[in-house]
Amino acid sequence: MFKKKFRFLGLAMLLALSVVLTACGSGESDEGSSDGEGSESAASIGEQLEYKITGIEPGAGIMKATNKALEEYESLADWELIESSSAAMAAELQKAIDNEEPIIVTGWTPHWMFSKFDLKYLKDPKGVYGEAENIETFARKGLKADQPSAYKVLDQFKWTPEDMGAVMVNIQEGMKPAKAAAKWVEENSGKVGEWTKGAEKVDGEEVSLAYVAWDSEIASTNVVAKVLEDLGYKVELIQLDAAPMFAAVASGDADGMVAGWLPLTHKDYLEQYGDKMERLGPNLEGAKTGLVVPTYVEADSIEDLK
Ligand code: PBE
Repeated sequence: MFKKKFRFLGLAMLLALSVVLTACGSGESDEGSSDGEGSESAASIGEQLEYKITGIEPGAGIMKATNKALEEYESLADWELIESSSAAMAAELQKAIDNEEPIIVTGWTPHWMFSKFDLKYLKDPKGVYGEAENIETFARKGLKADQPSAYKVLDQFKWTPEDMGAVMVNIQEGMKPAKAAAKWVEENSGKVGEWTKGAEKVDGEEVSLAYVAWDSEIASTNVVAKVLEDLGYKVELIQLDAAPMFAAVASGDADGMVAGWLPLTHKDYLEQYGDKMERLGPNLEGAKTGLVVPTYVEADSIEDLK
C-alpha cells in the first residue's frame, strides 16, 4: 500500500515537472481540435502521463478489461495500468481537472463523476470493454425458502441509471450513504412499492448484503438495505473485494448482492461462482465501462494514444 502511494507521489511530482518543462518549451497549449493531426498532441499526452493509466481496485472487472486493452491495442503497447482505489482514482481525476492536466482513468457509468466533470469515453473499436452492461442481482441458494420477503425484494429490485445517479450525487456531495438511500426511498415510494409487492413484513430477521466500495454499488446496496429495513429486517452490509463478494454469496456467507456487472465485466466471477448462486437478473440496464478522460484531452479513441 505504502509503496504504491509513494510511487504515485513520485509520479505526481514528475508529472508536475514535465508539465512545467512542456510549458516552457512551447509557451502555449494546443487548443486546436484534433481530427487528423491528433497524433502529435496524443503523443504528448502519453509523455505527460508517463504512459500511465489511473486504475482502481485490482479485483475490478474493469482492471482486467484494461489489461486486455493493453495487450490488444498497439497504441497502448508502452502504457501501464496503475492499481489504486475507486476513491483515489476520483481524487486524481479531480486534481487533474483542477490543474487542467491530462489524465486517463478506468471509468464507468452510472457514476457521479459524469455529472460533476466534463468527461468522455475513449472509443474502443476493438470492443474490449464490451457493449452495454447490466448490473445484476444474485442471491444465495436457499434464501427463497429461508427469507422469502428478502428474496422477493432482491428479485423485484430494478431501477434506472438516473435513479442510481441521484443517490450517488447526494453521497458525493457529503450525505451519508444510508441517509442518501433513505431520502431516495422516501421520494420514490412508487418504485419501492413495486419492489416490495407481495413481500410480507418481518420481525427483526437478519439478512446480509455483500458489496464492493464502488460508488455505484455503495448507492444501490444502501437503497436495497433501507427497503429491507423498512420491511422489518436487520440488515448487515459486508464490504469486500469483487471476487470475495461473489464467493460470499456462493458460499452462503452473504444472503445476496446487487453488484454483478454482466455480461462482460464480471464474466470470470460468474463462470467461477455462478452455478453456486441464484441469478436474479438485471437490476439496472445501460451501464458502461471504459477508459475515460476529461473532454479537453485531445484523444477520442484508444487508438489515438500512440
Ligand atoms: N466497476 C464498477 C466494477 C463494477 C462496478 C465498473 C468499477 C468493475 O469494474 O468490476
